[in-house]
Amino acid sequence: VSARLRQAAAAVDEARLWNRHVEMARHGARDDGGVNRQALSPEDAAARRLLVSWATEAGFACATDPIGNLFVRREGRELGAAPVLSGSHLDSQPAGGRFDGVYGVLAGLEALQAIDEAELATRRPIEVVAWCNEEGSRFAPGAMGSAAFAGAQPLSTLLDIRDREGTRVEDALAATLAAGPPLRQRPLGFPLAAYVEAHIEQGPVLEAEGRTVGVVTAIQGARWFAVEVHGSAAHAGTTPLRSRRDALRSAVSLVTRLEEAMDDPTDTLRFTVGRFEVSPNSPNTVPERVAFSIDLRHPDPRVLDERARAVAALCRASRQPCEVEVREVLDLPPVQFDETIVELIERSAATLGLPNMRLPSGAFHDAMHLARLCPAGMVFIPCAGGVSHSPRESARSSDLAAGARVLGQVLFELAR
Ligand code: HGY
Ligand code: MN
Ligand code: MN
Repeated sequence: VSARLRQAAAAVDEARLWNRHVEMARHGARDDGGVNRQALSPEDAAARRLLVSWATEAGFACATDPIGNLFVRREGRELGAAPVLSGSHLDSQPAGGRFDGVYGVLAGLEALQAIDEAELATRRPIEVVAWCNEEGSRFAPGAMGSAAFAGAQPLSTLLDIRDREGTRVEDALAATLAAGPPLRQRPLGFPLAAYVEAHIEQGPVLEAEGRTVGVVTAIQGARWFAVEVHGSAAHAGTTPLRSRRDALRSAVSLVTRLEEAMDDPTDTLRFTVGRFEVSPNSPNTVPERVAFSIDLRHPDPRVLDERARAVAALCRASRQPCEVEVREVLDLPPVQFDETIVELIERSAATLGLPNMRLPSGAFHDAMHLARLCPAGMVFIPCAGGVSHSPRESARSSDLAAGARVLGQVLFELAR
């Protein structure tokens, strides 16, 4: 077996992997070197077409499902056997980088192609997936495609979610699928033998420690809230301050109180207000409404629950003169990955002589939903300065290839 494992790793083509990242980054390219390829946008449709063309060219079958997840499949000897699945996402943040998500899809495709070109037969089919809408920036919440696949949220609820222009997921999905080649439709969700996702770390640890491979042990929990503050529009010149119902004033004081309540001397808790929208957003009209987002994260589920309750209570107890509504949008409990998968990844990195270390993930990933369905794990590689969710995100070609080699070996081991 070890000879075949070496063949799987050796067949990974670093140049092909790097060039595919360059080509994929053209879709939604920003002039600052980043990408804006939001879920179910025309740019996302173009990225999907590109993935299907590479997969088809390599002789793999493609399929989609009712939430628009995109699957690439290589058959195994045992047709009915539950596949081993790898993958990540093609959608990006509005000002994202060219590796977040894309790396996991392209490393999965590279691993699949390497196993195929090394002519390694496997008992199980191996599939690579591009999950629909992992980022959740246009259509909240994130990890939507994997949530539907895992049954974590009903499909109908997700299809009804609207973006800020009022477009529904279902309609954007129909337009996206219509923009691509006809794909076989498969039901939502199917049995899996295992799931392994490759991703850039999006944090500084691997680079600081000089390690090439991160063996991910866990992912911290994440909670999202949508807060709306309702006041009354009024004339900025004629309305005395004491009679205003100024939504911005109330929202700013609420965010300040939230930040005070979320204080954590150990700096473990993550609290972020990333979106803050004022309407009517005019210099001489007292703001009528403010909508803002809350992203809360912590590795300990008890602490996360307690802080989440405090957020909701603070929003509801907010003092007059404005009304405040708070809605929970995402609840991803922390997950621990399966020890057998963790050891498999660690052993593969060691066999390939790649400096590696175990570490938890601060970012959430589709793997959180998959970990509830089957043994799951993740392979991290470093990114420069740990920067991500930024056009400055970057990673080294040799690291991309190293991660793909580990992934190829692990997928082969799990499928053979
Ligand atoms: O937000 C996250 O953690 C992921 O990178 N989308
Ligand atoms: Mn990601
Ligand atoms: Mn991301």
